[in-house]
Amino acid sequence: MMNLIAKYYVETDLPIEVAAEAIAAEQSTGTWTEVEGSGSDLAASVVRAVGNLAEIAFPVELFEPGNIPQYLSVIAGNLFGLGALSHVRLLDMDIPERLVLAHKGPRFGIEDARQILGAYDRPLVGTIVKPKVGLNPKQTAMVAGRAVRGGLDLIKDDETLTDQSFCPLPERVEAVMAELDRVEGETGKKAFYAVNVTTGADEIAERADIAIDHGANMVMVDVLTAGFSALEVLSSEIDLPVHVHRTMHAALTRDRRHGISMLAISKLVRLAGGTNLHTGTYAGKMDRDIEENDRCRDALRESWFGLKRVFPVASGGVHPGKVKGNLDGYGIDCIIQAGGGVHGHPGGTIAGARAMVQAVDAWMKGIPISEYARNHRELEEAIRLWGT
Ligand code: CAP
Ligand code: MG
Repeated sequence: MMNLIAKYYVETDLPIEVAAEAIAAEQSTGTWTEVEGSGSDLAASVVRAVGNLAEIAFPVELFEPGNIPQYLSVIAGNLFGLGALSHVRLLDMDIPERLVLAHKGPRFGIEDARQILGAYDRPLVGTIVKPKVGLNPKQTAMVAGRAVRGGLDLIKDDETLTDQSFCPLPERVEAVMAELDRVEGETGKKAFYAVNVTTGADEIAERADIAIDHGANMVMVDVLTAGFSALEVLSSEIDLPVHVHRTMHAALTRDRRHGISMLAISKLVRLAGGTNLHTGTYAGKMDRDIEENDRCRDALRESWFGLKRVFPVASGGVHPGKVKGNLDGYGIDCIIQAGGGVHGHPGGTIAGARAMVQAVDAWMKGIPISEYARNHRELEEAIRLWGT
């Protein structure tokens, strides 16, 4: 395949073939009027245009191998502003092998993360330190330690916490990792702490190095606010797994008639080297598209020119009563995580963590949660408060 095939949903008053040609021209060699040389061999062509669907073939030579920002400028650039299109959404793209192999992809994939934790054949269970912001490093460490004592595999910073004065990153990492080491010494339980290193492209590698110097075992990045190239710097230069948060995605993905699908974002995150990616819930607080969840899940985990597999992350309004719905969708190769659904438990963080682990155990055993709760107190308290 020597083309990148991009698929778009299009609404327009033009005949769909004309609209598709307009996209192909604008994103390759054309503009609004004829100029000499438009028909070069770099010109994109319309593969299919029917109903609201336009499929465009972009010659692979249009793309600079390894340059994700440039890929996006081609397949997700000016076209969104074309006056002739009232709505247009990038649905998916088949990326040719030559471009895929220009990227290393995840340095740590699903299998590597499982090996580090010694956690196989089950979903990983995580939490987000809450409140989102405001805790100092020591308080953050206490919350993280309790979550691991309750059995969780991953604790992450929230997406808005970086290196603010109330919780400086170096001190936070040092305090959390010391506490996780203490808990591991007492319980044998290993866990990741995903420290949010989101910052400017000029500093992100240095900030990740500072996190490593203070003991970090995973970093996190807000890929849409920091950029795909920031993620790729982390995955290619930092020897740690990368948890990828997608905050701001809904500005692009939520309108099914205009923007960029989470599927397209998922493929680019795997290319850029994320280990874990938030792809939405099958049951939770955020808006969702079940078919989109399925496509993202498969794009992250299916065989793709040898790139490592990526954990889809179910998060957002999750609590023990929502575990089954999410695991029925994602299966075991996922991370299910809850913030309020752990720390808001009547018994506190340890009990909330235990309740999440118990809900996953119930799902693994195929036992209805209400039955399993009869002899699992923390789970019973959680579903009494939040339901199923
Ligand atoms: C979840 C969360 C995550 C959401 C983002 C929050 O907290 O920390 O950022 O998962 O949504 O801030 O809402 P709760 P998505 O568990 O307390 O809801 O994963 O869909 O991008
Ligand atoms: Mg959050």
